[in-house]
Amino acid sequence: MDADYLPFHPNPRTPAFKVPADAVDAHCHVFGPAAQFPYSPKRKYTPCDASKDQLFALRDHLGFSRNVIVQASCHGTDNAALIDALHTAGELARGVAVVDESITEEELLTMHQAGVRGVRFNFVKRLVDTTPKSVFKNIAAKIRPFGWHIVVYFEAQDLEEIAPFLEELDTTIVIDHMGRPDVSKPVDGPEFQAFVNLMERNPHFWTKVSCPERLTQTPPDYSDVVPFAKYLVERFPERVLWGTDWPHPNMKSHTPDDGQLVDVIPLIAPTPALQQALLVTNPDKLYWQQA
Ligand code: 0GY
Repeated sequence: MDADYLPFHPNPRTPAFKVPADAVDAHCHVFGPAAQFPYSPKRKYTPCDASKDQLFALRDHLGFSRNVIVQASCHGTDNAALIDALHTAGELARGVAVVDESITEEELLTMHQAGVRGVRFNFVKRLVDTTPKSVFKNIAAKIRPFGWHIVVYFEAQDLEEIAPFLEELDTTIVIDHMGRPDVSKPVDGPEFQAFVNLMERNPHFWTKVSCPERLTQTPPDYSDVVPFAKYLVERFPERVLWGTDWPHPNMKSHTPDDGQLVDVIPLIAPTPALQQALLVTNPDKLYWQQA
């Protein structure tokens, strides 16, 4: 583990908010354990191990029923820890992998059978070396027959450059963490509205209203992030997902309490109908209803 790496919270509180039956934590990771699943030699950080058993214990503690486990950059394109977790979870988890363009149809099929339903394209420069767009296009073509979607991670300042490329991809796109807005700027200001407009003109674009702990400028108070997430939940109720982001890689400001993160949900999705869509219907459609 890196010297300045903050491990995940050892004892998150029990949330006051009771999530609906069959709720999905649609953004979380497993890290290692390194002795069994070594980290990538190309990684930009070395995390604290965070095993599948710890993830599933957290799921139960928070009241969730299912997980979508997303391959993180520290494991590169070796999805072994992810696939192992999916095998253990069976119907209780689905996965998003990171692959390179040499991936074969047979390998994709094996991943599909394990529960993978998407790939992640990471554009965040502190996390990965730049991948040529031609590589992403080749991967997009290879996953199309499987009906998978593409999860994209970028920061707000890169939206303008990346948006035309995303709009060319003829596939469902899921944008991580609301496109990482600068929450010191207004919700109705030009920057966040550029993201909203991208969602508006592309009905096949979804977003995760996740990561208040990363976006806040007033940790551990997340109230500055709430208006952004609430806006998206109310405007695009059928195209939003929510996740803990456990075990919260690369946090610098504080160690988030996952119970506190769950208690943000009723603030961003104030009605039972919005909560049901965000936590059950939407992730179920994207990850469990695809054959
Ligand atoms: C996240 C956020 C981060 C890391 C990764 O793949 C990763 O390593 O996604 C981050 O550092 O912002 O979604 O887990």
